[in-house]
Amino acid sequence: MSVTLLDRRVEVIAGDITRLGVDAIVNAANPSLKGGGGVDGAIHRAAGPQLKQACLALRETQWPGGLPDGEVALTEGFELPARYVIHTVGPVYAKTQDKSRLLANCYRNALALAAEHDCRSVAFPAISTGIYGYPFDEAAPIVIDTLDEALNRYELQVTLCFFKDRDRQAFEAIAEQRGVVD
Ligand code: AR6
Repeated sequence: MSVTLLDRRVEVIAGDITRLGVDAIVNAANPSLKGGGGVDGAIHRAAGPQLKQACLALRETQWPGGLPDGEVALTEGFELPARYVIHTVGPVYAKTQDKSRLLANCYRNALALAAEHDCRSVAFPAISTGIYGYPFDEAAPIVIDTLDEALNRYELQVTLCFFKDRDRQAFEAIAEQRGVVD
């Protein structure tokens, strides 16, 4: 059973984002766009080697200095069930001044890019809350507020895909406290 938020525009699940048959999944990438660990590694493995080629091409043509925090870049999904991957770079918690704004930008800019490509459904992992060390309890309210504000602008259905069921439960508890669970 999954919970929905914000008038059913957002579904909260636990699972592997690489399995979702949505229009776009969001990748918590690193600035190099060369792949890495965590969800980035899982997405690259599931999408196959063409994803790396596409990321390197983006790097060469559009982001020679690397993808900055909060920015987004789109590739095809290749062997994934998702049509597109939207790569974004979350802030490294311990090293970033303006981290809440940059984390919000990841979500906001990913939704805008998905809408630009006529997506109807987009799934997010918990950006920055793994290797980049953003405390889950601090990130969750930023995600909720950003979606609440941004979803007024787009015809998009959002899935928040947590890897661990413990994270899904923690997120739901925060959403409940903020009164956004349907
Ligand atoms: N599906 C959904 N969520 C997942 C999956 C999966 N298959 N695998 C892990 N997660 P992280 P970050 C969750 O570390 O903190 C990489 O090396 C995980 O449990 O993947 O933004 C990149 O190349 C956690 O809740 O991303 C960057 O260098 C969440 O995904 C750096 O890590 C995010 O954890 C980015 O770090």
